[in-house]
Amino acid sequence: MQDIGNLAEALAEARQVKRTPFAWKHLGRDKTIILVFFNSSLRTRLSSQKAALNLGMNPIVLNVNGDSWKLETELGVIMDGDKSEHLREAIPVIGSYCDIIGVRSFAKFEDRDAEYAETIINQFIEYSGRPVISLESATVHPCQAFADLITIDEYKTKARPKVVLTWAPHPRALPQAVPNSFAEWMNAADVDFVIACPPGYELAPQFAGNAMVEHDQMKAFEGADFIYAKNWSSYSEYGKILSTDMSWTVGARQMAVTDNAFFMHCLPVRRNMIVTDEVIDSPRSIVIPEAANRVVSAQVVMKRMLESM
Ligand code: AN0
Ligand code: CP
Repeated sequence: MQDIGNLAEALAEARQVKRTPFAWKHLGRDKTIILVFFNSSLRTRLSSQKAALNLGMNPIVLNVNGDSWKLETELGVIMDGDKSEHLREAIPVIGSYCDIIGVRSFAKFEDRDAEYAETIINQFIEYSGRPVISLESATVHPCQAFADLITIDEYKTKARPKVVLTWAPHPRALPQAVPNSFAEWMNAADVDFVIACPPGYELAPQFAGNAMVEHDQMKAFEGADFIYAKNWSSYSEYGKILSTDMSWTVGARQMAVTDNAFFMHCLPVRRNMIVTDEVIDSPRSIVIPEAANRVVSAQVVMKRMLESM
């Protein structure tokens, strides 16, 4: 978020990119971007490739754990297990084949300090010799949060809308990256921001900032203009599932106390866990345009990188 700078300027640039996506095709001529995925993806993979193509770049995707050797990420280990290659060699090799690198590497919930120090993406920044785009790292998903901000900016009907980030139940432990980034960006944006979650799900203080935290979901939803649902695992009891309370599933009951709020989710979403069919299928659900804006957010970031080369 610090790298994007002034948010009003970034939003103006996003509107321009959305209007004329091919106007900067010359920037990426003879430039290559390699997108490295340690984890699954639908949106990030495709929207990043599309953004690169709109800018005239050649995108190459590498699926670590699928296409390449399994990569060791820890320093100082004896590599006698199933990992054939170390990041220390793989990163500069990848860097030698491209001009920009994108990396997706989720939290594994093994070591909170190491994950919150972003040891994997920081190795890419240090050893690749290339500008690096986060495609969701251990603690943040900035291209998602930027797309979310673009979407809120498009759909808002009030100068300062009320935006609620709500926790919702999920069968598996999920990273805090999406809610961390959403909180970080909403705290910086011109919105009235509230985080609703069960006790024990408070986000790390550097991301929660001064946002109001509400443990009563119905109270948080009152008068809201945007409901942003997401599951995440506990930060304080790192990576743990502390609640599976299905009363937090976003349904018509909660949406009824909002100010006819729009429903948002970064996707992929589990229906009738995070949100009921009724809400996600309603005309107030903007999850598809939100996902479409992932091309715009990625393209603004890549465009700025190309312009500074
Ligand atoms: C991931 C997460 O919660 O971080 C990716 C979301 C963009 N979601 C899942 O693993 C289901
Ligand atoms: N929202 C998002 O990043 O989706 P993917 O995991 O499919 O890329």
